[in-house]
Amino acid sequence: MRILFLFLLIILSANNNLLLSQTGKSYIINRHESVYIPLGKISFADSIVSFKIGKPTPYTKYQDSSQALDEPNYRSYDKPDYVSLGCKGTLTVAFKDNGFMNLKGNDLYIFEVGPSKEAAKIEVSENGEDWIFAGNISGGKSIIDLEDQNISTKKVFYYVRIIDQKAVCKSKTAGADIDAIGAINCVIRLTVNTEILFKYDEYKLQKSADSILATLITKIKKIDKATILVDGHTDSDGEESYNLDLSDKRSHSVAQRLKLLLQSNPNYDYLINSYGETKPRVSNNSYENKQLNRRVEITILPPLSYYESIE
Ligand SMILES: [Ca+2]
Ligand SMILES: [Ca+2]
Repeated sequence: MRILFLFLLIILSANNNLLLSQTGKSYIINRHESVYIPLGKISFADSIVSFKIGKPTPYTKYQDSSQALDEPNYRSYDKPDYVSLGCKGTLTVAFKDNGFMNLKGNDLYIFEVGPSKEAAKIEVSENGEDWIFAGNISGGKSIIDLEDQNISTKKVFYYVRIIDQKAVCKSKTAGADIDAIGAINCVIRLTVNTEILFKYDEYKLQKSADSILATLITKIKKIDKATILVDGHTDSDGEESYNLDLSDKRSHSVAQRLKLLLQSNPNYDYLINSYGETKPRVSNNSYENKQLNRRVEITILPPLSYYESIE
């Protein structure tokens, strides 16, 4: 009897954990503040592209650039759980299992730590080659809203560059001290050529579509609450209204299949857009370009409840 009771208790608590499990997490910044990262753990920078240490340099123990990756773990100023850039140093990081976008609200949070808040310039890039100024961090403000620089709301960025602005140069931790770089508007984008998903002119998904979608489903399942955005596009061949209708049927087919693969889990919100030929990626002037334009874009982004909460 006692064993049975214990067993029941274990089942109940396991279920409870399932209900309470939340991907979104609040990260403490200081004694008074925290920042909410709606897609949690995956939202942080994943790899170092380059680190050009500034001069004067910080003490050797504060020069480990990998300390800027993954979730923040700063404990105290003495413990090197962060990297100091050195005076005018530059740190470039890449996001591998996620990207980020200019969506509603703040988009990035730079976890700059230590007693002195040091000024730095932030730039972002889609490809690691072309850079866009995204804002400055200084004092207590480590928030970046890409909207402030009128940055496109359609592009997905995968790189951040932090350039120290020489505010504090004479210190054992010279330059900005970076513990983590988090994407508040974290996204996962999959762009699939329609030939892989559908036969010519059809909107019923082919068998081959499932293996592509399965990879994405594995990633989505790691996030317990999200918005799934499906955008359908065609090339410019044929009538505009016909293309609009085709992209509409195709994006609905994809959303339907994703829903099925996710067992109609109510924690995922779906948004479906059909653009037909109106939003080409490249101009429709060659066979190859037209192929690039025939596509379905699936974007996983923070849940609608998050956006309602910041209204
Ligand atoms: Ca990541
Ligand atoms: Ca924004």
